[in-house]
Amino acid sequence: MTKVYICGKLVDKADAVVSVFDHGLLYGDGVFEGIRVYSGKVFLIDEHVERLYESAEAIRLEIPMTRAAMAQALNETVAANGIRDGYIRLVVTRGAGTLGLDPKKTSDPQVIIIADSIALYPSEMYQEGLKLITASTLRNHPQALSPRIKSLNYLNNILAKIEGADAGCVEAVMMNHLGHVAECTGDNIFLVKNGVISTPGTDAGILEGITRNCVIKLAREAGYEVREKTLIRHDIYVADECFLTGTAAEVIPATSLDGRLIGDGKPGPVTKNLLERFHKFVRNH
Ligand code: PXG
Repeated sequence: MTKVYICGKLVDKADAVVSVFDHGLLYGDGVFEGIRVYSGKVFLIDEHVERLYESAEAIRLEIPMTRAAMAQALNETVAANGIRDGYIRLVVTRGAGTLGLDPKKTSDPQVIIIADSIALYPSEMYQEGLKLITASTLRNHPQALSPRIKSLNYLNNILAKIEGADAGCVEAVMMNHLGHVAECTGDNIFLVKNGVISTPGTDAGILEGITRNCVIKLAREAGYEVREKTLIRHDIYVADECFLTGTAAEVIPATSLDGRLIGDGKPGPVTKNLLERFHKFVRNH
């Protein structure tokens, strides 16, 4: 029986429940993380815990435990479920309150940790590359709700994901309010042109992906030039290669956008090299 961590305890899945008055449910008032477990070890645990606390700080939510206690709770939940290779969903809600927005009227933020198996993209997608479309739904305006906050409000991304699905695509490219490329619905985006790698900077209004940062570091160590810069759709159309990064996807090639082939329409050498380097990093972490 799956054990879920909630309110400081590991309980059976069926007993892991939150109040219908929880503001996480009523208003999407909360933050979360999605984390991989490889060979029984929580991948980049410090980076994920840090991003969770930063997201919480940004929405003025105080997490009722220390970072060290959070890391311990993550490890305990993984161990209790015997997970070797899997996925963790870590959620912190504002807690139960009244039927009004005021977070001061809530109590008991809920810390929930679910450790389970992970649904991966099929292996053909790594061999052939993903087809992408441009979503008409924009990423959040950074001056409204910063996309750097991994909040429980994912509606724009969900709407963009539906647009993708309607077009037969598992991912969709989202633009920011300036019409620049931001990211995909649950993955960051990279381009390769003449051997140089580029990706939108955090000022483009993106989630600063932990896989993104890891891949930038690995690419630089491998001798590639990596630029964080403004990208427009034209840059994708004329790129030699395009790939996405994310906790679930790791590094996955994208080979067309809006029905137009990117490069020669096949996963390119830089993408393949970085996926190999990422796997090697995972094995050694
Ligand atoms: N951008 C967005 C908007 C994301 O939500 C990423 C990029 C990649 O970040 P990481 O840190 O994973 O490299 C994400 C995160 C899921 C799920 O299916 C995954 C994400 C978001 C929401 C749900 O479990 N990816």
